[in-house]
Amino acid sequence: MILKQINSSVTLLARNNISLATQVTRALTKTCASCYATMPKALPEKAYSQGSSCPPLAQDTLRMYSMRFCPYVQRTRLVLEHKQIPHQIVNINLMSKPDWFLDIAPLGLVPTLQYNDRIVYGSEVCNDYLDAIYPHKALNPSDPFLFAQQRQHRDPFTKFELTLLKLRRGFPDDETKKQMVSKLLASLEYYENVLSTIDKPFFGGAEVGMLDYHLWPWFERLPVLTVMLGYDVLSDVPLLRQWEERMQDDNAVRATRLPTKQHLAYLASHAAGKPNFDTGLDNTLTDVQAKL
Ligand SMILES: N[C@@H](CCC(=O)N[C@@H](CS)C(=O)NCC(=O)O)C(=O)O
Repeated sequence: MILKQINSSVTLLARNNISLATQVTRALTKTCASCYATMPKALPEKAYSQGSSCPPLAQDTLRMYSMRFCPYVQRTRLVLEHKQIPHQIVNINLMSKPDWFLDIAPLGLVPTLQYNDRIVYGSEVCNDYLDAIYPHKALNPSDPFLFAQQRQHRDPFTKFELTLLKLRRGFPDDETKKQMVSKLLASLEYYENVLSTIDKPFFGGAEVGMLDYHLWPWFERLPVLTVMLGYDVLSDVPLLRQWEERMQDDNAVRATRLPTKQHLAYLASHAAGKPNFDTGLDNTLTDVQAKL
């Protein structure tokens, strides 16, 4: 069985003209993943802070350093869930990062992936890396031109992300709300046009692809936006609205979803200057909600 998997991976990669060493490494990595009898031991969900000890990492265990409310982390969680890649999550208190995390993660950012002595960080790099070494249920197109095209569509979304991140400062005043809505709509128009041009249910085509997962975490947070801006930005982009509804049924989306009230409570703690990375894990959710 294992030999069959190595053979099929090597044949697939040989077709893509990749060096023999890389082919073997990738084939072995994929095979290691399928060797796991069970998922690695789950760790406590609470965020690890300064002064904590790093939970021991077993050999050949894929670990992701994470923060439960980080949309970039969610991008990578979507890929891990989509491909059912066994992994372990270690949540980090980003306001009080443990020294051992800073030793592992070169920029001190999440998501960071660790597999034995291999470290990879940044949502896009992590996701493209995972898609390459776990080729089943591929998310990126194998055609280099289509891949380049899909990657180009990632960039314009940065403006949307940056505008949304401003909400971490709390409820905006009316003038700021107006400016935010017009910036957000300009970004969404871009993706409305892409959907109308490709005329397919997903950005990936007939099935969900990497661009769909790249965008999704911000769409999960749109109900928060609607509450804070008093405006439903999807009302102006009907194709995106339909796409958003289809995405709700995706298994990886369901597996990584957090309730809107938790997103709101986390944002409220952020705006109050004390981000609570454990929001929803203990009674802090009700405490913060009371202040909303
Ligand atoms: N461009 C990075 C951004 C990752 C990022 O900004 N993560 C935030 C959490 S949402 C972080 O780690 N912040 C810690 C810090 O800035 O010190 C990606 O795509 O992964």
